[in-house]
Amino acid sequence: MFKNISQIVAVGSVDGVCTAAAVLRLIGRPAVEVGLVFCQAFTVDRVDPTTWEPPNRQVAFVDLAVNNRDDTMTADFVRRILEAGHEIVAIIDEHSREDWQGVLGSFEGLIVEPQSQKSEGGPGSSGELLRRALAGEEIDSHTAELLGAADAGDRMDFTTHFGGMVNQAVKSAIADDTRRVYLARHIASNRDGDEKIASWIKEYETILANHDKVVAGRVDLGNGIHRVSAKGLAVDMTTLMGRLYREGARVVALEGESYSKELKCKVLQISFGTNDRGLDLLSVVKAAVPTASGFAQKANVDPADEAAALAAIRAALRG
Ligand SMILES: [Mn+2]
Repeated sequence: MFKNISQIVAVGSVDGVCTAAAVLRLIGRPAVEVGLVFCQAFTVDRVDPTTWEPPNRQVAFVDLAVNNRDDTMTADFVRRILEAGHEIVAIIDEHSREDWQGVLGSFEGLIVEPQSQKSEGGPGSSGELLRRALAGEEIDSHTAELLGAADAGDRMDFTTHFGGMVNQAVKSAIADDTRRVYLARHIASNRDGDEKIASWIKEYETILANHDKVVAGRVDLGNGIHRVSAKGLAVDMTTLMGRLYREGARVVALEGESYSKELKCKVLQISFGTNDRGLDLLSVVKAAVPTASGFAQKANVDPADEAAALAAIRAALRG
């Protein structure tokens, strides 16, 4: 069923990496003979199918949704794949069957069709979608474990063997898709990581130790505002902020470095963050500091403007 697939286009989540690895395993040929590229639904315009050699590839999408902000980007990607002489044979994606229907018109000829996780009983992940598509076929325990890890990943459960490995190995270079390619190819045929993967995981452990340092220096400014400094420390912002919110912060004021395109160097910056969806931090801060940037849940200001931004946030929280 899968043995003719020769190109995978996958999204770089734990679901995407583990499901792509399962597909590589099901293809059953040496993984290096199968093209594998990672992207996101809104970056498919950067993938160039004319570079896939040899041509006439049979393409599987994994965890790739239609770009819901601009479905013409996805339609254009499909057109470019077909014009380059390839064929789309599987869409292993749980995001929205209807969106794919809109782009493709028909699912005729697909060995796996997209589904919708929101529909009654729909699969919650690409891993689960593929598991169901394989019902009745014999799959080995390694493949089943990859699909289970993929599914757990979409429930934010990274405690599985493969899910934990992938999650930790990408964290210290989150934008580096070459790691995802390496990981997917590796876990397609190996249960344990190798030295390279271990070194990536070690980098992440350093980051987690940095989080402990940051949290240890936390200052409670009152009104639910906690101030921390990550100056000079590599951190994983999503995980660090999640921890600070869990530990009681309503707003986090984080001193850290960000790269300035104008100055071509790192500059100190104060970032205010909140997980309170009802609080539009950026408009609150902008009223006091017009140069603030960011979005509703995150506002960045120059260190010189920290006090003014803080006063505005404090007033808003007192409501
Ligand atoms: Mn998914």
